Amino acid sequence: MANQFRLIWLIFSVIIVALLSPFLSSSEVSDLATITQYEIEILNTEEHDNGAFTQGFLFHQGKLYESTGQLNESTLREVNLQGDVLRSVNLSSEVFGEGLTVHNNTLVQLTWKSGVAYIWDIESLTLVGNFDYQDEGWGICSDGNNLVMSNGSSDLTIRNPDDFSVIQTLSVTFNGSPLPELNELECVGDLVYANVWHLKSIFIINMTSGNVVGTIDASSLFPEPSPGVLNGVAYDSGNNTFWITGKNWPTMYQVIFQQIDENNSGVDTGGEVGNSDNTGFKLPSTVEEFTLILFSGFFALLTYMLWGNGFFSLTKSRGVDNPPAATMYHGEQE
Ligand SMILES: [Ca+2]
Repeated sequence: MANQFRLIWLIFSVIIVALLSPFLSSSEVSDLATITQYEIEILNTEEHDNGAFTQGFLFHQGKLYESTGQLNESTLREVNLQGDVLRSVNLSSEVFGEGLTVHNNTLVQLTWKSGVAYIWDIESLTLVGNFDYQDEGWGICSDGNNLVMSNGSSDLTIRNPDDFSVIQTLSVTFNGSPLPELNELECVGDLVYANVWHLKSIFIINMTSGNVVGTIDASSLFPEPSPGVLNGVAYDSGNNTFWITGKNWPTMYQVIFQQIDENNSGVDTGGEVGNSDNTGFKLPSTVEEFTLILFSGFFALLTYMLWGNGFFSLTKSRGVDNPPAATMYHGEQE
């Protein structure tokens, strides 16, 4: 009997280890499978001022707002959807304009190394205040509650919109590795869309985990020859489209993102991507799978034990009672 239980325990252990080993060794591989790839479908191509060294780009109430950089050339602009510059304000000659966002009817404009963010009234484009910060300023967006800022590293800082203090620092990873040089940002629901300096892709970042959950191949938008990097991503929530341009690009594009091949991601995102609720990313629930395996193993063991005992009983029953000892072995027993 003891030997039988030892055998059962040995078989059970081997089964459990065999079932769990893929999960114990490759949890990172599970993350790899959750990045969905998108390509761009162009809806409209419009002119863009090729003198604009684009550093920040956003859509608000039917217009685009743009921050441009370079010393002596930095501006804040209001642009219509045909690319005409409706209004433009020059920044001080010694600052380098960077990311731009809108929050509570103010525009917040970063500067690269001056440690100051300008606060503009969006109606009058007049300066109404500023924030100070100890960092380089690259990109910024507002999720409606807080501001999200990049500084050229793989970290995003989530900031209080009232005093610009850092609430949280989020490390952004792509396939488990830090994703540095995050640049222009766009907050869309609980996701942040970021372009990375010198890359032709836009990365979709889950703001809870910091994981990149999608990549958008934007190489088809680059002018030939390309005057500069892609550095403008603006989301129009009204029709779920994006406006994209780059530094000194002669064009800007109204686009949507289409999933390239759902077989690559293993997840059906339902096609177009924009708002956070239709990106379709779902992390594998390894806890549930682990529980399922344990239960499977338990029931397998239970079944084996019951079957084993039954077989044992049957064997014992045959040996003792079938045929009855009284008829078979009566003589020998005596
Ligand atoms: Ca933006």
